[in-house]
Amino acid sequence: MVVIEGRFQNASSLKVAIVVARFNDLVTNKLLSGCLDCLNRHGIDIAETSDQLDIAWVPGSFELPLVSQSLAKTGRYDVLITLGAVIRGDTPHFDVVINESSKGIASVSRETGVPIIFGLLTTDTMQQALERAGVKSNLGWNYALQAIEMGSLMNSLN
Ligand code: INI
Repeated sequence: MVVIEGRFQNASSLKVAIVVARFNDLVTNKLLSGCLDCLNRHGIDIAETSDQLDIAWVPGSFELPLVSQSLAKTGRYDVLITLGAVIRGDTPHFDVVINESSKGIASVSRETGVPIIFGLLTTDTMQQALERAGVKSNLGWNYALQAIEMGSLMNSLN
């Protein structure tokens, strides 16, 4: 029997790209800092001079799939992390943005073979989003952990 699973010990060799939406940047900046803290504490160089981490900013969550696709196609990254916040209370087209972002990200990941972590908060209120972005816990941390696991897992399969 073969047990296939991602590991967390060798994270320091992973190449990571983060794609962040500026919309609701009060929230997405906090997700980004949680994400960077986790990557840093797992040995990934997050300095501006780092050659193992790149960060791309997009206007909103709707644009996450396209830019993720361009980055994934370069072949430079083991894993991508998308970060966004879509808040129902302020967004009549909440469902459109979420549907397009989620389907787009999933399809880019399958098409390129590069794992892409779905780091979009979808909440009813800004308060709920902030609670998940650091006021209570910071899901950015979790997204980074999931990226390390998936980067390692996919490398062990390829
Ligand atoms: N983008 C978000 O990331 N979150 C939102 O809540 C949101 N709202 O409220 O509309 C949002 N809209 C912008 C959208 O993602 C695109 O950037 C825009 O439509 C241009 O294509």
